[in-house]
Amino acid sequence: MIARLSLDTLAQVPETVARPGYEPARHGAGIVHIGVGAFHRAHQAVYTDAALAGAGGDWRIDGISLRSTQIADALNPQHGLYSLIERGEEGASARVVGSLRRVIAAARDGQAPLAALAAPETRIVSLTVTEKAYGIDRARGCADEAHPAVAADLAAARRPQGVLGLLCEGLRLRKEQGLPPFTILCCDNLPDNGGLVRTGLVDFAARLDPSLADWIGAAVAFPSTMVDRITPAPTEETQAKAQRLLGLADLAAVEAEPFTQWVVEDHFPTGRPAWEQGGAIFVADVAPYEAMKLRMLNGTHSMMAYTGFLCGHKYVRDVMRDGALARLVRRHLKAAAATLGPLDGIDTKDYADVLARRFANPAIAHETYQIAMDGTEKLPQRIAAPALHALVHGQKLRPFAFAVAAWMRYCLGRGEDGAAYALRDPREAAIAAAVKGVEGDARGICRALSALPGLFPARLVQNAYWQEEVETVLSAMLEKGVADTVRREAEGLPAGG
Ligand code: CS2
Repeated sequence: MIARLSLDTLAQVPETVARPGYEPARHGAGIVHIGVGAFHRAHQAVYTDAALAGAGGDWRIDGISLRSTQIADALNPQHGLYSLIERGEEGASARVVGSLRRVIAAARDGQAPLAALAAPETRIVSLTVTEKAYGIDRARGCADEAHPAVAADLAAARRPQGVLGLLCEGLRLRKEQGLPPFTILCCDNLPDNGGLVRTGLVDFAARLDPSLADWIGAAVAFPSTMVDRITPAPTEETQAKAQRLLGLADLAAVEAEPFTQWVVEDHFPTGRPAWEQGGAIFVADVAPYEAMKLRMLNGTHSMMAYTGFLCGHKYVRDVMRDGALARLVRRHLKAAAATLGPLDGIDTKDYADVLARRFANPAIAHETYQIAMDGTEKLPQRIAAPALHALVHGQKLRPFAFAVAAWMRYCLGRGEDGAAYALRDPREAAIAAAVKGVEGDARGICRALSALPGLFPARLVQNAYWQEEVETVLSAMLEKGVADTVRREAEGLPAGG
C-alpha cells in the first residue's frame, strides 16, 4: 500500500515538489478557520504558509468543518499537510502546504469548536462557508431568523451549530474569561463582507444578550477582504495527480489556477500573519477591489454558468471555446467594467484580458454546474448591483438583462432535452412555486422571479425597459433555444472584445 503524506513521510517528497519553508510542528496556532474546503486550502492557507516561512510566528490554522467529517478524516492523519497543484497552460507544479494544524469536525467533535474559538491563542477567526451559510438577511440588514441554523442557535445558544451561533458563543466565552476578542475575517464573495458579518452578528447577539452585542460592536474588528483564485472542486483525478507528483497518497489535495490575489483591509488589532509574504495586498478600503472582482469575474462567471450549462458546456473552458459565448463574455466584462469607479494602478481592460485568459485555462476543469449553484445568493452583488448602476447612469443594460434571463431559464430545472436537474439553491422551493403554471410564458416567469424578496432592487424591476429586455431574451430562449439565442445575441459583436 502506498504511504500517506504526513510529517513522518514529508522527507520522501521529491525535490520537484516544494515543501514548507519552516518546521510546521514548531509553530503554534493563532487562527481558527471555519469552512476548510478546497478554496481555503488553495488560498488563505497558502498565504499563511508563505507568512510562516518568511516571518515565522504562531499562526498555524485550526480548521473547523461545519458539516463534513470527511475533510477532518483526510487531513488529520496527514498532520494537516496537503498538496496544492497549480495548473496552468505550461503544465503543473505542486507544493506541500504546512499551515493547517488540525481539523475539527463540528458534527462529531462536541465542544471542540467552542474550545478552539475560546482558546487564548486564537487571535483571528476566518471564514469561507459560502454566501448562504451566514444566515444574514442582506436586504433588511439583520440575522435571518428563518434561516435554519440561525433559528436553531437562537433557541440553543450554548450548543451552536451555525456560523453566527458559533462566533457569538465563542466571543461570549472569551468575554466571560476576560480574554480579548478575536478578529473576524470573512473571506466569502460578499460585498462589504466584514461589515455584513458585523451587522448580522451584532443583531444575532442582541437577541440573546444586549450587553454582549454592545461588546462585539465596540471591541471586535471585522476587516473586509477580496479573495480570488479559481479552484474547481477536487476530484479523484486530483488525488491521482497528487500521488503521481508526490509519490505519496494525499486525500486532501487541491488544484487551482496559478493566479491568486488577496486584498485585505489592514485592521487587525489582535495581530496578523505577514500575509504580504505570499503577495497579499493591504489597503485602507477594499470596496473598489471587491466591486471589480464581484462584477467582472464573478458576474461574468455566473452568466457563463447559466448560458454554458444550458448549451451543454460542462466546463468554463468549453464556454470560452464557443465563439458566440466567448463574445458575450467579452461584452459582459466590458459592461461590468463600465459600472466601476477608477482604481489606482488598475486598468480594467487589462483586468478583463487576464480574466478571459484565466477562464480559458485548458488545465482547469471548473464545472459550469458548480458555479450555477446558489444563484439567489450570488445574483444581487454580481448582476443586479451593476445593472442598477447601469440603469441609473444610462449605461448598457442588455448584458445584465441577458444574464438574468439565462438564470431564469435555468430556474425551470429542465434542460432543452427535457432532462431535469437540481437547482441547488437555498430558495429552490420558492423558485419552483413561483414558476409553477407559467413555465412556457416568459412574461409570467420574469414577473414571478423578479418578485422574489430581496433579489432585485425595486428600481430595477419596476423599470419597463429592463423588464422588456429580460423578457425578450427569455422568450427567445424558450422559443428558439438557448444556443440559438446566444448565437443571435453575439452576431455583430467583435471576436476579441
Ligand atoms: C465562482 C467563484 O463558484 C462561483 O460562483 O464564481 O467561486 C470563483 O471561482 C472565485 O470567486 C474565484 O476567485
